[in-house]
Amino acid sequence: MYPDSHSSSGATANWLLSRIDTPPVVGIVCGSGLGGLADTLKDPVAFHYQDIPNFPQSTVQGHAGRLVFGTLKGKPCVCMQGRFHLYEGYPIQKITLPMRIFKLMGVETVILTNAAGGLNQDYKVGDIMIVKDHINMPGFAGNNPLVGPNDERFGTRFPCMLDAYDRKLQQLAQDLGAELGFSDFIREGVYCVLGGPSFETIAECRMLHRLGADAVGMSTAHEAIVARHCGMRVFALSLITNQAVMDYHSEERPSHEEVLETGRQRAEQLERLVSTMVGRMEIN
Ligand code: 6GU
Repeated sequence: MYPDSHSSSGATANWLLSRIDTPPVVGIVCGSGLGGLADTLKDPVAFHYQDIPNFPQSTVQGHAGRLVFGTLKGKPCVCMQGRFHLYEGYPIQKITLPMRIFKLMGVETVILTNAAGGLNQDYKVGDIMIVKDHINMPGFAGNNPLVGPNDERFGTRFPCMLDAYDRKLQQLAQDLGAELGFSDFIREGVYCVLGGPSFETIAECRMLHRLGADAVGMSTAHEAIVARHCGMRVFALSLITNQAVMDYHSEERPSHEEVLETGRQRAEQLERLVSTMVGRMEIN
């Protein structure tokens, strides 16, 4: 019943390591419309997902489907240009397989980015939200990436999620955001993941808002869970690409095109924030 998708991570990590010079210490996942960061890596070595053994394929427009190795501000990094989502139909263990591959290659810090709808009424389109916590809705229904036999080599059966998002990295993002002049559009809040692919109804948005979510999307939380399970530090940013509709009189409608367009407009600043953070973060 449980696919052993996670157990193939070792072979894939070795396949990749034998093809690059320096193992990465930072792993970055580029969300919808945010793949430009991967193009800024120095001395890049890129692999299409279809050429990597055991890797799923990206099926979403705006996700290039490449794994790019290179240095960012002098630090060896790996970037996923495009990620995998529940709604693509992959088992959740397969969606998060790249996190275990990151770990086995030597990654210590994971930076997750995503496009999200704003539920917090103070948020504006184009805001960048530092994720301080998440609500894993699919997990409530048993769809957690750690369901199935636990591989003790990665981590414990019942991992703690109270410090899922590294507090020091959140503070670093605030400080560097201020230095870069981004304070007006930097927020911090709770990210809620849903299965998608349909966007939320008005009643669902109202419910999520009342439950304490500031932004809603279709990714990130399951990657954070698998990354924390195996002891990597996690930092996440949501780009608010549209306002979730909470009012029956509103004529606004979320669309994937709007998500990608906002991504294009703010992408450059988000990329600067991430690369400045990578440059300044302490690496063991
Ligand atoms: Cl409004 N909802 C969800 N689930 N994902 C999104 C979004 C909204 N906007 C961008 N991604």
